[in-house]
Amino acid sequence: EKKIGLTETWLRKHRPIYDAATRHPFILSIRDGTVQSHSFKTWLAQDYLFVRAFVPFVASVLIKACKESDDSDDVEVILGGMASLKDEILWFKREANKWGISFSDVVPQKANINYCRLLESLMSPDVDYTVTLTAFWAIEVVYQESFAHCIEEGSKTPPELKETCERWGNEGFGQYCQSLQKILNQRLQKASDDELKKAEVMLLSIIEHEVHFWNMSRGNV
Ligand code: HMH
Repeated sequence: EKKIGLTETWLRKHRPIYDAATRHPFILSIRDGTVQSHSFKTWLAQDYLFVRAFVPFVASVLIKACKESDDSDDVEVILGGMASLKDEILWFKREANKWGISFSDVVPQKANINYCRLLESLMSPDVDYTVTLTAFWAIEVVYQESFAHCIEEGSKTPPELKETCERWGNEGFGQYCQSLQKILNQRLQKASDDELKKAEVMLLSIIEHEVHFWNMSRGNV
């Protein structure tokens, strides 16, 4: 009998709020082909700024994994995620060109600033590795589930948005999220009650920030 991980229990318990992030109106509008190009461009430009801030955050997760983990799996999985960010930033630049966006003119919106501020606070060595890893997994899995939904059978995603959805919705990224979930579940098994509580609160906080992030695409700042 296979014991289910704590992350799965959390996702069941918090299903409605998780669905609000992974089935957000912006995502549903991509999936049904009704998305407005200005919405997509807003999201793209804001996400480029987010990913730039995400790089040092992932580096901080890697440092904590190296210091605190007795399991080298953790380091390898996180290092893989870190490495793919180089290609991701290049992709954002190509995509900006395609849509006629100049990243140097993009002003970060409030939801983005708040989210980047959260990332920055998590980079402190005082924030526990387990809590940081929870945030990292949650950030990645929301994108994975959201964009995978846009390329499922029956989706009407416009061809010019397929590449974007594939970036996070592809099977490889899905595997990577599962690896993160697995190392997180292992960590959670050894965590104290206090750490577990903080990690669960962190999951909810990330989901909420993701909803606000998607909201920017419809002009709600
Ligand atoms: C806001 N969340 C946001 N942007 C991303 N690129 C990801 C998650 C996935 O890395």
